[in-house]
Amino acid sequence: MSPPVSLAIQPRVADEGRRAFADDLATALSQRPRRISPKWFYDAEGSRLFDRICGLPEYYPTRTELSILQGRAAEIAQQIGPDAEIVEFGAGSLVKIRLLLDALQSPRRFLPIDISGEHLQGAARQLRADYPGLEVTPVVADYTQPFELPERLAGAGRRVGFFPGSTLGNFEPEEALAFLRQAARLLRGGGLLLGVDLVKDPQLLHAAYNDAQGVTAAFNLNLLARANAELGADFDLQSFSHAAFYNAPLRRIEMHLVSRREQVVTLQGQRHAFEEGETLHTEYSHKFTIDGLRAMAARAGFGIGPVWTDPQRLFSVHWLPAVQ
Ligand code: AVJ
Repeated sequence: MSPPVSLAIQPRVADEGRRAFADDLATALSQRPRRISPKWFYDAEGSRLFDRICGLPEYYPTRTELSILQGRAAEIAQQIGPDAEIVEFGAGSLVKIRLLLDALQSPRRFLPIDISGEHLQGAARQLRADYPGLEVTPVVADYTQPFELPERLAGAGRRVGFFPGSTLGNFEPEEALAFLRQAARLLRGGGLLLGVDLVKDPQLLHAAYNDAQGVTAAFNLNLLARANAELGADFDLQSFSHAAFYNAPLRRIEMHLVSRREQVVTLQGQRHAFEEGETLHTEYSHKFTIDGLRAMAARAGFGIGPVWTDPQRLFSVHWLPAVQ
């Protein structure tokens, strides 16, 4: 068999990314409880499945946040001010950033930060074409780790972070605080526009992560398919099932992959045994109260600005000034 030529021309970051995934998964499978970071969900297929989740009838966060951003764009733009540099954590939905850019007065530069260089280049190309006055500077970095940003542009206005989608909820509370502390430092003199999901009726939460079409299940299981494809693991996808439940005392959805039988999985020469019912924990999705979020932001060094919600108070968008 001839060697896969494509490997030789893979960018170095892709190789590094694969090695990091392999290391993380090996660690995850050796720990008790087994736990892997949800950042590994987002390969091409995972990103496609997540986009489908965002359009599901049960998954209210995306459309609710969009309606808040749309309805309050002028007020948000007023807080941000002219000539801003926008730093987006996770090169996410171009729909959301466009809503913001369209409302802002002469935005100067957009710095999308993402772990996946590929995703970033695509996003950058599309935005450059549509916003000729905007400098687009992709930053390949893992924003869950310490990193630095390029120098500010001369004459630019505020440096403003954009972290929508309640991605903050993926972090453990201590990690969320550490992320916010780093954001407050990087954005000093500007602020953070932060979208977070709110505590609500557990039945609504349960439905949002257990959709009738099974898209969330496919999204969760895709992590194993990705491990098979990228790392040569031998997960039997039929032998794991999706589980998502609301942990009310800790105010979070927990997602797991549950072993449906006793089995052994091999990853890069290592054998990992699962009993029936044992799980690999794949995601937390913390839910917040407005006061709780503000208290955490204050501990991280942010001031308190306006908060915008929908009439049903499902979701919240916060303006957090990063005090000088
Ligand atoms: C992108 C992390 C905000 O937690 O709701 C959706 C991911 N997981 N359905 C969330 C997700 C399952 C989503 N975040």
